[in-house]
Amino acid sequence: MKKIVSITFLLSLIILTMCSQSQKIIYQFNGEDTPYFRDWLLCGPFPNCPDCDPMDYKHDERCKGFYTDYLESIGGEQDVLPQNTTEINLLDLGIKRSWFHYHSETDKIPFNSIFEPNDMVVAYAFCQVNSNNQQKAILSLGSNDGIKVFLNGEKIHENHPLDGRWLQKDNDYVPINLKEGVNNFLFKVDEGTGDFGLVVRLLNYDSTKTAIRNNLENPSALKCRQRLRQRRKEKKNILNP
Ligand SMILES: [Ca+2]
Repeated sequence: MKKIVSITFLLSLIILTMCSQSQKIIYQFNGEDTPYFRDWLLCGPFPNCPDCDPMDYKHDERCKGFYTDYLESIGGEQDVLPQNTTEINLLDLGIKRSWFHYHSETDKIPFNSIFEPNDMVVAYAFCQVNSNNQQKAILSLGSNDGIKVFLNGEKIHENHPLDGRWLQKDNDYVPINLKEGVNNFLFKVDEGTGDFGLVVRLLNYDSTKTAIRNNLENPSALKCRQRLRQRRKEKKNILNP
């Protein structure tokens, strides 16, 4: 099993490398859990709520940027197919941005150190996944703060916590259907203040579903995980989410 996973991982890296050279970010999914995605096409920042008071900020309808499609000029959030250097020119706002390739040294993509300004803004991340079959998968992600996800022209996920949230791996499990061949993923992350970022990977559908069910049906294991999470949170409670 380890050998198969290693070969899959190696194949993913080879395909990613080849595509990076042609300015595309394409991951391979053959049904096995993938590593966290560290290569992305990114674009931003765009205004989220420039007039909001950072000291009294809630992620609600005031997050105009979260509900504004800044990609209309290049196909819109649902259908965009950006390339490295694709430009967005928002004349009415006096904002010009270009998509660019970013390789992260960490699993969590540190938007906070990539984008400037990095408070009260939104930013986009795009990648493609080549699936060897039409198949189900679990999109596993974390974001700080809110998130919208579009897959092959459809919005498949939105989570906009009123008080923001920590950037944690595997916060949201989203069941998805991948088509055979290339699948297009667009992620939109909104930010109030403090930390800002995204973390993404794909998981095997059946084994993840079984693991979730085991957690639900085994309260003692669930309590143990909750205690562990609480201890981690107490350790980290210095930063603003
Ligand atoms: Ca934040």
